[in-house]
Amino acid sequence: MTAINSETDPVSMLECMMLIRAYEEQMAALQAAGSAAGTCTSVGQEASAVGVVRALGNADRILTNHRSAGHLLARGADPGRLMAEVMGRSDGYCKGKSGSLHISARELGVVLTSTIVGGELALATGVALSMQMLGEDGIVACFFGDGAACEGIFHESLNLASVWRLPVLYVCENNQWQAFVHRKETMAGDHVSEWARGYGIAARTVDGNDAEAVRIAASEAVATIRRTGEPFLLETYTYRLRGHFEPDDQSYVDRDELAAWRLRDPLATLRRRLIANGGVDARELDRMEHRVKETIASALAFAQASPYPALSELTTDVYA
Ligand SMILES: Cc1ncc(C[n+]2csc(CCOP(=O)(O)OP(=O)(O)O)c2C)c(N)n1
Ligand SMILES: [Mg+2]
Repeated sequence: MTAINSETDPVSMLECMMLIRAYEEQMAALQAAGSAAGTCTSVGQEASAVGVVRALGNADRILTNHRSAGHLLARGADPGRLMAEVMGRSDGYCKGKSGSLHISARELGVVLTSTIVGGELALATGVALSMQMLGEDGIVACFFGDGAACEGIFHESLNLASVWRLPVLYVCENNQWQAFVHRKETMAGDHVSEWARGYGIAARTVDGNDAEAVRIAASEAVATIRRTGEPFLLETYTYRLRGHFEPDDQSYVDRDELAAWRLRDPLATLRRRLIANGGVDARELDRMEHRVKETIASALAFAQASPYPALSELTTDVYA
């Protein structure tokens, strides 16, 4: 049984960010070699995932989108079972039936991954309504992109969540890209958080590349939701450092913009701060990174050894 991870000390958060980075790079390498299905990696967005997810409690639910591996790993997902899922193997979280785009993990409170851009917004709002009607504890965290925020469903969902006073933490990961289109070509203004205020929803933008700043902002947002029972929108302003999916040569990306954001890499930022504050030795962090890479190597061996589902599984756990 996978345990929910709620560690919030910065070293533990950095270790998880290293795990996410190593996982995503491993999946990209497998994809490039033609031995795994294409995935949308969250490289560059690790601080947003870890900072928000670690601010949640055990009873809280998560709905996420196509860029979900960071959210799952931050919550405590087993990297071997996650890889097995993406590779269509029977030991995956959904017995290999969901791949990376529809994954759910009941034991982690991850209700659904929506590959329909914006679908998670309506579904998370519905999950919060059901929790409210059933009198269940907990709030719902909903991860979506700046592209989803430009769809009508964002506005419909926020409007109803405000009117019905639903306990949802809407987390917009504003990574500047909407597939192969830059955000500036489709979005009025720079900040999705400004739109929430029109629906009477409290909102805030935080530096999405600073894990500690995200964790503090998310904890405050979660506390506000628990106190008021009302929704909150947190925008993590960040950058997608790899392509939309794998492989993607990023030939359409402005080189200077990419280089500027690379200098603000969330892992390097937290690592530098931990060393400068004197609490952690650089060699210890190197050893941590080495251990994380070993974890990913064993996860891959586990996933590759896992069998494909039996033919009889074709009609189980699905609606017919
Ligand atoms: C309704 C719908 N329209 C289009 C797509 C194709 N598509 C998949 S991801 C994506 C970009 C989404 O951008 P954003 O919401 O900013 O998320 P990001 O990929 O940047 O994390 C698009 C257009 C889709 N899956 N669903
Ligand atoms: Mg985006």
